[in-house]
Amino acid sequence: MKKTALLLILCLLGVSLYAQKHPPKVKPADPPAPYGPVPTPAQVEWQKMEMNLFCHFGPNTFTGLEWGEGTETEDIFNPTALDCNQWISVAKNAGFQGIILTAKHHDGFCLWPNPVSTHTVRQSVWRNGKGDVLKELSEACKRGGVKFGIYISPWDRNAPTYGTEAYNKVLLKTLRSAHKHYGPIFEQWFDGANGEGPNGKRQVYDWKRFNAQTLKLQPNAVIFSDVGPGCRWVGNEEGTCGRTCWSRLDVEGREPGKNAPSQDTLNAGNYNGACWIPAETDVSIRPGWFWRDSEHPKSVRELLRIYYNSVGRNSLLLLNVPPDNRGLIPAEDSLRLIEFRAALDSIFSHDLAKNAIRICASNERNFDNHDNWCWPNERPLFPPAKFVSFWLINGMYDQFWATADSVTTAWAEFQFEEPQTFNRVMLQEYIPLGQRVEKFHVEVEDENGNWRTIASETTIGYKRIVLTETVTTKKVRVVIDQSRACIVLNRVGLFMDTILEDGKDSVSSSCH
Ligand code: FUL
Repeated sequence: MKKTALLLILCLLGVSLYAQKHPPKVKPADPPAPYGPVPTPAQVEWQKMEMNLFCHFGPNTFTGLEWGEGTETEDIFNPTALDCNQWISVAKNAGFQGIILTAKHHDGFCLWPNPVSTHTVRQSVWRNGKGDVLKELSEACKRGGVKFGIYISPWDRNAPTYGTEAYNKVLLKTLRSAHKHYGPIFEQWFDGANGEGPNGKRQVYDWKRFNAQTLKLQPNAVIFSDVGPGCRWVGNEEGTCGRTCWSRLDVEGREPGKNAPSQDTLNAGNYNGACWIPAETDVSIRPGWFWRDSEHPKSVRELLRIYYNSVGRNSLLLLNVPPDNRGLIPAEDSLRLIEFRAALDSIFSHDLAKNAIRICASNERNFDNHDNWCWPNERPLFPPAKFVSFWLINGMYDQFWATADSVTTAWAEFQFEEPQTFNRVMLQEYIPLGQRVEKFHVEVEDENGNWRTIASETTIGYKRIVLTETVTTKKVRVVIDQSRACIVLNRVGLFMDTILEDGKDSVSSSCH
């Protein structure tokens, strides 16, 4: 009798140990179906770049104008020490992955010998008309492993045909000449400015053909404009994406410029937008887009704020750092960028979420009778399972946590042995399957076991960084309150920012 009881106790103990060590039964599960419009592979790669450099350079660098008249003599363009390798080393040291150059701004001056223009480097004294900035920069990009993009202004204050149908052909040839000789081009940038031509008329642009030809010659180019098709303007030049930011946009009947969606719409996207057109936040490190001796770069704190308001809000940051009249990025700007990089590294190279000893979730798509199972944060993961919350802190980009198809409200919890102190929470949705989350909050547990909400937000998208007060806790929960389809997240990170240590997610007038 005694023996039987002992056996029973041992069995029960064994079962309970087994239950703790072994997760609920794994059932084979397919990955979630894509939801809504999804990005192209080129758009996913583009979004992963996160920060690119913008270079405004041309006659305005020498005249101090923001919008050149188009009547400037070509000889005005005469940089004394142009060195595109220096631009690339600045970009790389600061962690920028791509660079976009104003190959032609509104004044029409071309930084390469464009055969259909007489207002180019070829007509200037610079290097006796033999210079070619596009060639130098595209080659420096290849050497340095930095991606190359170009800004070609459709508005042209120099082209004699501007304002007539003939100009569309000139622009097509201009684009062809740049796209054929200086690729690969990762992004083609079309601004929306459209002033009057010499005949007093505004140009009616043939956007369909501009885009089609661009994609024919550069199939992986992401085309920027107010309405994409690759990515969209964020609606302001202050560096602020909407606090709610959908990567979806309705563009039916819309065009860049006057006929673009409202700036508020560009800032937040369209909830039910039919196309995947993510936001790009373009902003200058200096007050103007072009270099001027009298102007100076923004502080590290301002740059950090811009980073949180762009990259941290589901947008790519395109930071303009204009070369000076020597053709070099000034020392004060390059130093500022290195300080900015150091600040980002000091914050984001220590992901405290990785210190978790357990990761739990209220639902994981491939488990029956889930019952809030926790994964020990150890390697290797047993059994090798897909779609589990473990990947939120240990995964590669393509490994993610996903809930069952019917589950659109769920939480993931991170438990620590030692209290962790942080004030930034990073979340990422796995965007190849669409953008889903529309409401979430973050909770922490205090010493008395009470849960407290430290942030409530709306969208996540590719990346969301939530600014919170500084908290110290042993348990953190990310609660997805509302998702438009099952939840698919591939990352949760916790970070401490001691540089911009305020808990407020800054709100601009155009935010939602
Ligand atoms: C605008 C232009 O008018 C500005 O000069 C600048 O190039 C900015 C990035 O885009 O549309």
